[in-house]
Amino acid sequence: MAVSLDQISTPGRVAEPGEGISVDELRLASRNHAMPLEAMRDDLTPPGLHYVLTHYDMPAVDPGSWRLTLDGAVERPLDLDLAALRSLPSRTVRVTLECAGNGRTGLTPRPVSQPWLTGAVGTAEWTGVPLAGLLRDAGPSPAAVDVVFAGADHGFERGVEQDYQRGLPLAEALGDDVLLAYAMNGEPLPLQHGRPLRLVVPGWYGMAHVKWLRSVTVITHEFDGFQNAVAYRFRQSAEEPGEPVTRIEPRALLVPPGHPDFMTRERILRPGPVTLSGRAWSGWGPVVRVELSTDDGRTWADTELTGESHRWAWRGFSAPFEATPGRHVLRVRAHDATGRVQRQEPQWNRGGFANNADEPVTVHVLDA
Ligand SMILES: Nc1nc2c(c(=O)[nH]1)N[C@H]1C(S)=C(S)[C@@H](COP(=O)(O)O)O[C@H]1N2
Ligand SMILES: [Mo]
Repeated sequence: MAVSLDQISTPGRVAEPGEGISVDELRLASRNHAMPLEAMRDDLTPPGLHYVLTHYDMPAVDPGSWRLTLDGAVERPLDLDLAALRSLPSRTVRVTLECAGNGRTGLTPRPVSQPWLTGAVGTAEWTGVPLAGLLRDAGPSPAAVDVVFAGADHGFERGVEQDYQRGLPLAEALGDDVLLAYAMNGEPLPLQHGRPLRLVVPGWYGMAHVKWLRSVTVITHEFDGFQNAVAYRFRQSAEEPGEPVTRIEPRALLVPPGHPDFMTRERILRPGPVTLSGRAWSGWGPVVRVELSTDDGRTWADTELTGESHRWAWRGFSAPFEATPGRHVLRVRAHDATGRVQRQEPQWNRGGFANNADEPVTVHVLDA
């Protein structure tokens, strides 16, 4: 019997009221893992603790025969192997990467997809060749609009067969810190993060950072491929075109204080003074302020920003907390230099994107 694609394609949908996480969602969640929040103690997230998201399978790659092409609406197309890329001037940029679906399970109704809580984030130092120089060498046509990045991975999504591809406006692609990266934290890229080459677009949600990058194509119209035109758009209903998902909304997260209960992961502390700490980031501008509430959002006080400020990476913050016996609900809230403030309540959209609502952390302080 012939099999047609629409028989095996699953449309995007939202969960029914009370519908639990399905085995399909669990399968995705166990392939695509989050960063354990205690990893935010460190400035950089090692691969292995950094979150991972891959739509299809990781492709088989041979760095020795890998080639990158840069063509389309350019005067001088380029075709480079890894050695040629490595011989070009490089740049290292510290970047906080966050999946656009981070926070998805905090939405009601729940969009059925990779069921992230809040850990789909990580910070690494990416080393590679600035894309702008290569684009200028190739000479984009004056009519150029978008640059399309294609990965070597292949799959089917809602009935559409595709290589993972994303378009980026040319002006964004020419940004100084946009990299064709071959190293992560000083080591060659691990397979799960795009070995041997990936795009890094600092400040943008994860979907823009195409892994296993094989081709860069300059086009003279807006890219209408699946990941730009169908997925990654803010929509209230399935019918509307929606706005594209772009930069990372501000978010702060606490390093979980005290010790966890195994099953609920609620936090248990002994009474006395504690230093709370965490990380905050925004893809729109540097974080300028992080507030803490220890009474479930009724009152707020500023925390102290710690460490250095890096343009595209999370910023540390800390605040003293006098742990008194009883149950307390902690919340944190980030502000960036553009005036954007982290939301307290989720803003729903069908894809479950950019839900930066703050995540209450319940702590139980023992009597002694
Ligand atoms: N080729 C390719 N690139 C990809 C993806 C993918 O499935 N295939 N997933 C994207 C998404 S949605 C995210 S959030 C980031 C995750 O990057 P990481 O796995 O290195 O953390 O990769 C992006 N780049
Ligand atoms: Mo993502």
